[in-house]
Amino acid sequence: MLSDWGPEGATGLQALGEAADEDGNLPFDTNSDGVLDANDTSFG
Ligand SMILES: [Ca+2]
Repeated sequence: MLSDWGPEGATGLQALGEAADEDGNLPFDTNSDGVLDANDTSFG
């Protein structure tokens, strides 16, 4: 469904960077320092 990937999809991907789970943890903050950056393996 490539047609599903428009501006809304891009916004959703950006939102992942700020998304926190019900415990307030950032699921992509792999080193748990509260910031998503290159130090996190998923973004390195
Ligand atoms: Ca981090």
